[in-house]
Amino acid sequence: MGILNVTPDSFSDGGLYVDSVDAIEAGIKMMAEGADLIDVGGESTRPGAASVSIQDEIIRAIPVVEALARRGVPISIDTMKPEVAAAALDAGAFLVNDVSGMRNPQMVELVQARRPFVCIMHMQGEPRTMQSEPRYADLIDEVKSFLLEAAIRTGLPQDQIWLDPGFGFGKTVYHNLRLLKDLDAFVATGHPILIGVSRKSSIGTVSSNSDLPLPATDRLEGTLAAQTFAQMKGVQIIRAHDVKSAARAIRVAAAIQNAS
Ligand code: HH2
Repeated sequence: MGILNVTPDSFSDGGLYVDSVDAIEAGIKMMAEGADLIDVGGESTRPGAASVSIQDEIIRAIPVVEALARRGVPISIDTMKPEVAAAALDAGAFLVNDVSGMRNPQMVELVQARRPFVCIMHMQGEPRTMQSEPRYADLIDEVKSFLLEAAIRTGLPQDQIWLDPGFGFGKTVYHNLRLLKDLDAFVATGHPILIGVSRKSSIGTVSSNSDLPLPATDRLEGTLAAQTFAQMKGVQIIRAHDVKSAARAIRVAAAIQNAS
């Protein structure tokens, strides 16, 4: 899944694709580099991000969704807003990627009525405050129960509901690492599992050889290590900024797994 943030303020690619023409070109390039689908987002969810109005998010994201869908590119819309999700489905998106995990009853009603594919992600709290002291009594159990309860509310068939433990969303570095290590627990649910580790700050922290985390521009190797690990654990969808590199790493991991 190639990431296409049509935002001025995303943590690693903010401002690159505010112009729809540049964004459309970037989406087409990611498909040529090996992506199977493109995740279009019009609102940053990085820690501390300010929220965007429905109108602004629609103006940013929908022309890009429409243009890419018209060219046959499978499109996912990365939004927490039912109004934006509805507009994206009208414009040809096939999947709603909701990082708030279907907490909004109107989003649940929308997917019940329109029956698209969905990705349900776990987040503790909300983007503005989620990184202030995240706490869990039982991390894996809490994240998994949240996702499965939300999945049931949609009423969609299992293979149409992708689950995502939400790497970096209301989690410490330790929480993020434990979720990756225990991905089997999520794969065992039978749902397709998506993971979004690309360029995230925990990757910068763990891959650094000093006390300072590496900047987002220097997190490719760490990202590929985590993506490859996730792939070997049975994760089916890898959300990536660096599609060419991710696709190559995934191909190698898959070839090793399939060698008989
Ligand atoms: N991460 C981000 C956004 N959307 N969706 C899913 N399903 N899983 C994720 O891990 C995920 C996501 C955050 O990364 P990015 O889109 O690069 O940045 P920003 O939110 O600043 O636009």
